[in-house]
Amino acid sequence: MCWLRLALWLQPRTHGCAVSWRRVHKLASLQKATTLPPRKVQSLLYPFSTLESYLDRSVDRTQFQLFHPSMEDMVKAEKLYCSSPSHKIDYYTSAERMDHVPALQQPEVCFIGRSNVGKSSLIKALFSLTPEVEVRVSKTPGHTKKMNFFRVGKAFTLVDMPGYGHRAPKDFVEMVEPYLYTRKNLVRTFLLVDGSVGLQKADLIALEMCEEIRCPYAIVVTKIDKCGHGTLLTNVINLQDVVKTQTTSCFPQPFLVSSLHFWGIYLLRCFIAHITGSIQLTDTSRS
Ligand SMILES: Nc1nc2c(ncn2[C@@H]2O[C@H](COP(=O)(O)OP(=O)(O)OP(=O)(O)O)[C@@H](O)[C@H]2O)c(=O)[nH]1
Ligand SMILES: [Mg+2]
Repeated sequence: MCWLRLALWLQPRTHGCAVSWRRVHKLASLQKATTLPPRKVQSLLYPFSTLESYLDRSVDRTQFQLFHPSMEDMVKAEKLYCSSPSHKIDYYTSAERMDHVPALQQPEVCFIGRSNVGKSSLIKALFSLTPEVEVRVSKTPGHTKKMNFFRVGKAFTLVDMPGYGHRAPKDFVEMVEPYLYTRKNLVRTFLLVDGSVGLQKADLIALEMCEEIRCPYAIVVTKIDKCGHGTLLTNVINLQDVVKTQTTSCFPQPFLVSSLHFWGIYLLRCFIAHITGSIQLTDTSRS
């Protein structure tokens, strides 16, 4: 009995949400992340801050920090990503065609981008506090073949999409485009761009499509761990130019993430919680 109590007491808990700790990544929660040295915490929470010191003084930084929530807000948001009996996070269903798409009321966000850009990995990192939710990732492009719906209690739904470009399922256009055009509860599309290679032709086509649909979208720059600061900065500045000059529905701030190292994951969790109306930001946070 004593041993059992000791074992329970030793189990790390994250803000009151019990998780199967053996499979939880060591940086999945803010609580763990904030035990690191301050500079590391800063780059985990606000990855742009690491790049900022390399930027020329003349470059306007405000666009990169429009959404800059306080730690308090990030903690508030994180609670949403912990499953509990009254707030279940689970894989709901998959759909290959619009007539298979579930009718759901809660706000929805979806993740689109080239095959292999890291869509499924990003969702996996967002759900890392609930590792029992299985999100399949693969080195082989074209892995995700259907639209996969994940429910976050009654708060919102995340949709993992098949990728476009190399080895994309041939019916991507028939599957994803109609969804983007007709989904009523879709509040934001996240367009993922690989930070280590920058904007590709296929990304520009996707960007044009998002503009045509006029549904609000935001760009997530993935795999920021894969290249040096110089390459990343060049790609991000180039992307910002395109956003500034060629878009009207795109959120001006790109979200920089590494799903492997958890850079930017806490910020994105908070942004999703905010845009789906699941949390109220404190006055110190801007968006
Ligand atoms: N270095 C690095 N690799 C990553 C990151 N995110 C994803 N990857 C790798 O990129 C590959 C593709 O990841 P997925 O998440 O399956 O990509 P996807 O966009 O869902 O691909 P499809 O389902 O084929 O459209 C895997 O080998 C991942 O481990 C990251 O942040 N950093
Ligand atoms: Mg995938």
